[in-house]
Amino acid sequence: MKVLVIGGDGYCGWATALYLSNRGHEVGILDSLVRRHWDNELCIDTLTPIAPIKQRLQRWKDITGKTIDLFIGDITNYEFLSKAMDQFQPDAIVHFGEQRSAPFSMIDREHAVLTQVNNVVGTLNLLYIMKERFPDCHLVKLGTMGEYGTPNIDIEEGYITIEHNGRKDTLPYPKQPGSMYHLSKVHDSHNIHFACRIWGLRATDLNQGIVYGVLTEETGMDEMLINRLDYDGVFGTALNRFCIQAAIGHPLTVYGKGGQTRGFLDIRDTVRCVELAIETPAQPGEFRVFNQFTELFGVGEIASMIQKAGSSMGLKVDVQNFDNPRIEKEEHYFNAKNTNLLDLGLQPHYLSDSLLDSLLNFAIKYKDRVDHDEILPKVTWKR
Ligand code: NAD
Ligand code: USQ
Repeated sequence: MKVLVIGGDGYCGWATALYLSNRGHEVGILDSLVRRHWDNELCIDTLTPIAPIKQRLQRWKDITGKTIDLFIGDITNYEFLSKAMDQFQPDAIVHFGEQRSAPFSMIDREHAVLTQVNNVVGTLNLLYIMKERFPDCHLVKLGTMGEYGTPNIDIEEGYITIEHNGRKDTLPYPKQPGSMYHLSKVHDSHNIHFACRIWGLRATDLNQGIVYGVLTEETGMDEMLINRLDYDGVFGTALNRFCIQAAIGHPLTVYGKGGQTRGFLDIRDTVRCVELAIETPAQPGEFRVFNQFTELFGVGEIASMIQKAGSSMGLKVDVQNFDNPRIEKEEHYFNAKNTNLLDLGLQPHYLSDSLLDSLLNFAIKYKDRVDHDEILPKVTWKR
């Protein structure tokens, strides 16, 4: 299959592009490299020394003999995107190409607008090009579990059947996102659903939980193929961040009470989930939603697991409850369904001591690259 990976220079996208290429798909990467630019602007850097995109792709070719096409540009630029699509002629598009940090989107008005324009307009351009010239192409779009928020009832996969005043219907599940970023994903979902209902496009929204880990079979083949691993207070995410904090002897930064429960998954499952979605496409007119996570954990629970794994490696790991910079429930009900991908054949890599060991060892290997000033959160949700 010809698969265009938008955002293929990023954390999930790079791992996915190499995985799909290795599995025999014809892969193209489209990326504006804006994430590298935002890192520079914020004076932050990934834990791992990532090579420039052209060098990464050359090394992939040297090692495997496989070529990945490259399109450098911004999907909010309609002409650029249109040309790239005409040139590549994809059967499926995997869309990771968005501003994905909640704290980044909450810095100020400018960053909220940037996030929503970048994400919503980029996706909208893609939908219009698909409507006009690629109506049969399957869009696999990365959404987020955070679209649902933390309702006091079970979370279904995209839709809920409701009985109201004696009548019954299956409707989009209510959304209560917790940041301007998470809101942008809700707006995307509505736009994509509309494009499927009205224009007959086919799409799968992957409501992904928090991804952890860094190594996949492909990115581990060579130092030049290494993936990014964010640890800073803006782009670093809970589990990855805690492992790096443990490696440098920084107390694990649990925000508030730590009872915030989220869906998590190993990056090796991210790439497999995308493969499952593209291999069994949505039907024309169908807007399919999969909840893409394998396990639920509380943030405090994750910190305790890392404390334990660190101790058994001889690290002294403290866990500290910091003032929560976000406005969110710190103790709540959370029970989300995730059977759609399992039914398609996903065999999860559950969080294990050996994964934590390997991630901690990875963090220790690169710990001299850590900027200690970038660990504590600087962005707040408060007025
Ligand atoms: P990332 O920041 O590492 O990668 C995103 C990539 O998209 C970057 O390389 C960036 O340059 C590119 N990009 C952004 N805007 C673009 C634009 N307008 N045009 C072209 N390229 C653009 O992010 P990630 O962690 O790989 O996340 C990828 C996707 O998965 C995002 O949509 C995110 O919302 C979703 N997701 C991520 C996680 C996670 O834990 N990392 C969890 C759930 C969902
Ligand atoms: N948290 C801490 N300490 C930290 C960092 C985070 O306690 O040092 C808490 C946060 O307050 C929050 C939870 O951990 O309650 C998750 O925060 P996060 O930064 O790990 O994840 P989040 O902001 O939700 O965003 C990340 C990705 C985003 C993706 C989302 C999936 O950056 O792209 O959409 O995870 S989900 O959380 O399921 O919505």
